[in-house]
Amino acid sequence: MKKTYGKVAISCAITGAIHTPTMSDALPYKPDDIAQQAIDAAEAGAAVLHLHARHPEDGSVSLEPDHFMGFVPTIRASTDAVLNISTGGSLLTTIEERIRPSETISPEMSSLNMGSMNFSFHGLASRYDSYKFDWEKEYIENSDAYIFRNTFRDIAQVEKSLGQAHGVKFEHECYDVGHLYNLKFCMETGLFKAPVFIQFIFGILGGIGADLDNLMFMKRTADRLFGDNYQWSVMAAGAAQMPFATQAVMMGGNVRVGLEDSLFIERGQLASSNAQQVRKVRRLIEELGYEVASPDDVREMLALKG
Ligand code: KMH
Ligand code: ZN
Repeated sequence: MKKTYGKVAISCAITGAIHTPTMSDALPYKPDDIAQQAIDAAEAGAAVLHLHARHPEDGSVSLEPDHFMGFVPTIRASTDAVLNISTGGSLLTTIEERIRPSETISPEMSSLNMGSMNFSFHGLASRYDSYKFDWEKEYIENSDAYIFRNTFRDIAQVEKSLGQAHGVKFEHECYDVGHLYNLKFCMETGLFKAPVFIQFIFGILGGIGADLDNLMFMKRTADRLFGDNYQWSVMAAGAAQMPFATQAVMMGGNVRVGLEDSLFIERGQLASSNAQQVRKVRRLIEELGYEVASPDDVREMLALKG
């Protein structure tokens, strides 16, 4: 029987692999800055820290375990937040490369992307007045560079290397309704056992759009497929971030914020830090009469290895 926790877990995705340091001075990419922003986000109320690494010289995406180890020990020493290490990597990297940081760190959680897609951030970028690009050049001439490969073999490999070998619990990233069916199929084959934790994602071009009706649809579909056997959270890209978080709270879900997903704090105003977004969503949660979950609440809710 699914327990109702009555508390809302805030995940904060600190830097991601999409935005570049040229887009915002607040986007952390040096190890000390990633660590400090993560610690500040945890202090502000984030129970889960979703982490990617960057090359410290230029902020480009890194899958080198050493770059993750430049901030993970500091975060572990200063917070008891649940660490969630991305296996999203960057487009065109192999699943083995994407898994390696989590194999090294053996975190309580890792992300697991539930289907292949044309992944592009137009949904985010189109909202930035200052960031224009040549979409024909990018998405048509260069379209192979936008394939985000997450085959069933890849998904099974992540489960084998991290779930079975390290007891890692997954944030199942579902960018569209079909990904819910992929997860259901994997559960039927015995790959994943209930309860699962699903991140409903909105507003990535290639996935389902950031229309609130789609959140209802994703939730209704997940209820039908998983019944009481799942917990869920919502992440929406760009300007949809806070409206979707608010709606998720009102529907009994959990939320994800962070500069990975949006660089803004309000229309036209860049966020000064991840913690600023966490403080804002926390205010919204508490104003709506809900309580914010602690890391230990999340450990219980998701039966993490601790
Ligand atoms: N960047 C987000 C849209 C991952 O790290 O595995 C989804 C994400 C993927 O966080
Ligand atoms: Zn991520």
